[in-house]
Amino acid sequence: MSEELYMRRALELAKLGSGFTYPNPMVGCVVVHEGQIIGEGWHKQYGGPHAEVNAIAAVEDKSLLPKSRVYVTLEPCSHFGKTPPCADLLVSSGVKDVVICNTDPNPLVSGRGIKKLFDAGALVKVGVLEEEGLELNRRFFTFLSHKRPFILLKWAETADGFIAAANYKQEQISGKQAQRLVHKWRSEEQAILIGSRTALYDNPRLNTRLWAGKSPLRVVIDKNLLLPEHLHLFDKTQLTVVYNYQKQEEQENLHYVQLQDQEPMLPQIMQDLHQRNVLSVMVEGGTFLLESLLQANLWDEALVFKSLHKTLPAGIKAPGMAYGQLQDIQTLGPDQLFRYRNNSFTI
Ligand code: AOF
Ligand code: ZN
Repeated sequence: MSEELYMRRALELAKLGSGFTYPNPMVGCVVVHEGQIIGEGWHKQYGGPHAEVNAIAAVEDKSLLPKSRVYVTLEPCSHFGKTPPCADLLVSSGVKDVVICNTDPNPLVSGRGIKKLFDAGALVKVGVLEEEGLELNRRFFTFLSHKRPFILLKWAETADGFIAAANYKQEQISGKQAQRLVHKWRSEEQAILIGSRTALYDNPRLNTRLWAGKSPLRVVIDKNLLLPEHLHLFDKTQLTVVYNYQKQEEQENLHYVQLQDQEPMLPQIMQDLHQRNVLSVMVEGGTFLLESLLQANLWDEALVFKSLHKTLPAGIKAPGMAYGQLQDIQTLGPDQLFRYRNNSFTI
């Protein structure tokens, strides 16, 4: 159906914003006149113009707008945020026919954008390629419906199922392609979370040096503040949040957040990340933290590299994947990437 064709194009455009729009969703927009696309746009970056603004601006002959159909992947906004309401822009541009993929669950919008269009006499159709839209913006929708970030677990294991050597010594398990892909992921997720043992033994930088993109917020759990200050995490080149039981303190690019030691830690962390407007967090180890999140059923997606050849004489067993549904397997040089979705995942 041509309706789906244009919406698919709008979703494709939306995806171009991946890694740049958070904590906003990715949104794309296509203007069609008599079967021809006369304008396209997408939300390119947080704080910048919304998709509809860019698409309308791209239409050369504005007099065609009242006879055009606008396809947009998210309900046009109705609020004055960083930009004026997109629903108003569509109305004032004379647009009378709008097709929407998903409604906007943002309490500032949720239905009000559609109502504005209706009240102005426009034809509005909602739900075209709805599933695809929910999948594309699963981070945004999860954040709003579950009041926590979308949680991705990531680890690499040897062919014989070890995640690290027995002495926790850092072992390069996966190959170059996998490493570069991880850096791409880091540029797409808003935060990276690790446990204190990983911080100490691996001393990761958690940046995106192998990929051109934004570096994420770094998050580490250090209950009793035992980590030494010379670790890369504390170099203040990117903001790092340290969850602990000892102190609350804000230094430049280094925030200590004190948690309640009577309450379970992980939900408190997710709650705090939600308050910081963090849409997604990728957990890069260690085993204990990954296992804890799996056990607490506090995860949405797992990305597991399995080496085809590399083995270890002994080591720490990789987490089991009991409640995940395998979505696909991809080969990357000497590794295979297994993607799982939590069985109980809902948006
Ligand atoms: C749209 N089109 O392209 C996007 C929308 O702070 P602001 O002004 O950028 O508003 C952000 C909110 O607007 C965001 O949370 C979501 O509800 C909506 N995003 N809406 O009509 C767009 N990116
Ligand atoms: Zn808008």
